[in-house]
Amino acid sequence: MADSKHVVIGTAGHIDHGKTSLVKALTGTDTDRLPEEKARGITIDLGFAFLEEPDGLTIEIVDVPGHERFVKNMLAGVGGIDLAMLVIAADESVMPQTREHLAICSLLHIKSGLVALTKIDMVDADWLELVRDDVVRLLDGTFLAGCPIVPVSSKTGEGLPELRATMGRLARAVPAKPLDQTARLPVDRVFTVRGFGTVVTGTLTTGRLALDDRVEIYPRGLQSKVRGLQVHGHGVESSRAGQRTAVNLQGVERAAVERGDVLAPAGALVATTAVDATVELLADAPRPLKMRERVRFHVGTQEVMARVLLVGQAELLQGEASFGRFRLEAPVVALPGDRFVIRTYSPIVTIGGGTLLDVDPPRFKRKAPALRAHLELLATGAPAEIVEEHLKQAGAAGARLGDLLARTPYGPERLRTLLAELQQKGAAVAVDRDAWLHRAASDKLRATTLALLEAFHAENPLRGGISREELRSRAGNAQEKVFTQLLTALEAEGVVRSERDQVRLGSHTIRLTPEQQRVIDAVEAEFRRAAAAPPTAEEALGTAGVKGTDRHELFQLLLAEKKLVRIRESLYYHAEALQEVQTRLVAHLKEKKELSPADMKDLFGVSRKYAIPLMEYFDAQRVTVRQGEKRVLRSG
Ligand SMILES: Nc1nc2c(ncn2[C@@H]2O[C@H](COP(=O)(O)OP(=O)(O)OP(=O)(O)O)[C@@H](O)[C@H]2O)c(=O)[nH]1
Ligand SMILES: [Mg+2]
Repeated sequence: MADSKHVVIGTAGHIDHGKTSLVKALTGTDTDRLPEEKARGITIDLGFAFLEEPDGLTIEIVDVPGHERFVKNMLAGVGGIDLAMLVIAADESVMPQTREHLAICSLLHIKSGLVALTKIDMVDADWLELVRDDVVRLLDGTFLAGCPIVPVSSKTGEGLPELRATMGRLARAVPAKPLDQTARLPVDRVFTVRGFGTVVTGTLTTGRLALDDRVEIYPRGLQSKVRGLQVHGHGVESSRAGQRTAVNLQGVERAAVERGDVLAPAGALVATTAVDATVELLADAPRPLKMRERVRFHVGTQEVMARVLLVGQAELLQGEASFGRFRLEAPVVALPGDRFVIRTYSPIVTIGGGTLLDVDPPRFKRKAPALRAHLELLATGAPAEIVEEHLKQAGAAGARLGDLLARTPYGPERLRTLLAELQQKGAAVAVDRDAWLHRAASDKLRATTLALLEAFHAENPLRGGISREELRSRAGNAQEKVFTQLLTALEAEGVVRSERDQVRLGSHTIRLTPEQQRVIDAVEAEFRRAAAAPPTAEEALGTAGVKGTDRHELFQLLLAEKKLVRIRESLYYHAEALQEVQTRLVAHLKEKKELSPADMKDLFGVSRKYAIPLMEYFDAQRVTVRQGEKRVLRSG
């Protein structure tokens, strides 16, 4: 069952032209289910029926309302259809919603379809010919130009076999849909089934959905599991692109889901409140589309209010196309390549539509020509070029595979192949399996990092290096992984050295002036001479004829070179002197087994001021262990 061919045909056409009657005559199903629909004799919401052909073909039918007030519902129904069946009553001929529905189907890029000329029992042959001429004129230049026009009567049954045969013929010609893209099911109905819980239905527009799949209801972020799957009334293990699918969701409240939501694998999509797109204005739109105009934006089964920002022009004229950014007043979940429809705010009229190009558009401060070139590339570029463009935009921060997946319609396998292609030709750099960088960003990051190091050394000739974290944040705040990879590469090349959290150029050496060397030598000599009772930094620098504290760069250099050792705040020893103290201390402890503060004072001829910090230092160095006031040697 799941592997037979499924094609979705949507009705379209003016109110009362016989759409629902025709669906009933064809399938036996009355799709007007609501009491209000029955009472008023009109369709308000979407209806669903299907036909099974002997060869295994299933034609799923979405019946839409013709009333101009319910075009919104019609839009939710035709998003996923393969074929349009434009229903035109022979007695009334072409009417306003005949045109509007035809325009909507054109805007959604529905590829093909047919016209059912209904109610032929009410007109004579001459009239029927006139109506047929009207219809041919209407279709001229549209996707339905030259399509089959089948006269029928739902009342007498005349023409029904021909209509059904035509539908079958067109349906068989619909190409199979690729299954490797991310599964997406724009929800058009939600209901509860007693004993099962919440069920959502929709046309699975791409990919494949299976029992037990972990799914998410977007944009709500509700995670769930596929507990049951049905394709037009039959339980199935999996469902694939093009099939009308009912999904029983585990642990989701009926009230938590609505028409307009999208069901897809958990984590695969992102909700957005801004999209970049091509924008087309219908030739018969009532007026030009103005910059910042508020419009109704329909994509999938969603409708949100939006403002349109046109790129480089103040208004779009009837029949023209351009690029634009839509600022959406509520989050939308869609993918590039999806078609959308726009309608005016009030009065509500369908005026145009377009193709989504980017669902996570970069914040552009760019001038129109550059932005236009960027959008042109997204609109017409090959998939690899589009992925490369997104990587370029991501800059030094890089892009994660998941980001790219939610931002392109290719699906995981194809995307990996595209990235591998880019890597092969040197345009992309893999940071790891999950993170990618454009070559230009990688080169730029490398150059920036080296330039920063050079500048740092020039400004701080006496410092051994810059902190790694500071360097990373100054180098465009590169992603941690990306930066680690760069430093590792630079170290391997010998261009950069890092020690602990300090980074320097491999070529960097500290060069002192003769005067600086004299001060350094004098300070060092002073500490060496003072041995166990060292001076303060100020005093030592003073002896060398320099004013300064332990923050002095030459003093810091002695510390960095480990000539001096800090044993507590503001107390420094010459490293050799400290070693000497330790040797004598250990010798003493070996002989006497213990050492009191008084012993320490005597042994080195120093005051308490030095004795106590020294004893604590050697405790900390794990040379000695404290026992009361005394110290013993640490065993082992
Ligand atoms: N004589 C005749 N009447 C028809 C035919 N098809 C439909 N009707 C009548 O036309 C009226 C409208 O039919 P529907 O099928 O409800 O029309 P619809 O296009 O579904 O209307 P909406 O869904 O509200 O847009 C009903 O009273 C039908 O009985 C037909 O072939 N011949
Ligand atoms: Mg109807």
